[in-house]
Amino acid sequence: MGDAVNSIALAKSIRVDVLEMTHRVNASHVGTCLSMADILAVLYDGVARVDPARPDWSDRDRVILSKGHGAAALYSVLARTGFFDAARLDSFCTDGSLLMGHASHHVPGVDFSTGSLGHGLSLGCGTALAAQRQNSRRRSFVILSDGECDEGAVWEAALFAPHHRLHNLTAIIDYNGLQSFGRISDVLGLEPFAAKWRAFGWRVVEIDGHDHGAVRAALAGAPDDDGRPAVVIAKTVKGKGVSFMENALEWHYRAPDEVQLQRALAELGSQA
Ligand SMILES: Cc1ncc(C[n+]2csc(CCOP(=O)(O)OP(=O)(O)O)c2C)c(N)n1
Repeated sequence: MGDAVNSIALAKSIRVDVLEMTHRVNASHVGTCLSMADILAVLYDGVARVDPARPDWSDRDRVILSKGHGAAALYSVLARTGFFDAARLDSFCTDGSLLMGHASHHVPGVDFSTGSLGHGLSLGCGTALAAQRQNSRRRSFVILSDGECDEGAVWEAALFAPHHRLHNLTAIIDYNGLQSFGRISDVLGLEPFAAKWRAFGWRVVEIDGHDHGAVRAALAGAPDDDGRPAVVIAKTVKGKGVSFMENALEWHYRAPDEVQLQRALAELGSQA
């Protein structure tokens, strides 16, 4: 199990870390990290059965960040829950660092390298199926983005999981309504989104992805008796927690400069 840390404090640490990490090296993807900070914080605050002292423990739950461009947030939560020294976050996106800009399985606690969107749910199907074949209770969690659901492979996996009764698989969709260059509703609409997943045979839970209690209830719930996999559609705000980044398209690629960093940290109550 991870250290019992408070998910609210953990989410704040993730937000502060990703702001500093992206600022330091002028890197992209701060918006997506802020969007899912609460989801990651709850997941690693006692929901996912993982052990920071044994990142390769074979019976650990698997966590797959399919939206691998949010690597900074994943590295942060892993560091803050003890998988590696938080001082290493300073090396994010620098030459020779393990902490590459997209999620890398060379980092302790990262199960798969991701970043080419659309593949994580299939990986999760594989890890969930393997667990069942090995009679293991371990679960698989996959975090996807909404824009990623434009990829056909997501829907292939969506067909596969109910067919194989992968009740130990939980997909979490960070539904912030934005992708890199536009709104989901303008680029390629997903609605009626929940109905589509239901029609594919999934148990669907719709929540506010910033409400820690709701996230915890959705993720910690017992696997379905009738064998259905679960999808948690988490309504979120891209850039959540920093007023000038919230729901603002440019913060997909933009990195905060010094003034913006200080403003953002002040809003989070964490002056450097
Ligand atoms: C297969 C693939 N195509 C394109 C990209 C480039 N890319 C990176 S993030 C992104 C979309 C971002 O929007 P979304 O997936 O909704 O995630 P968000 O950042 O809003 O959480 C794209 C197209 C990629 N990483 N992988």
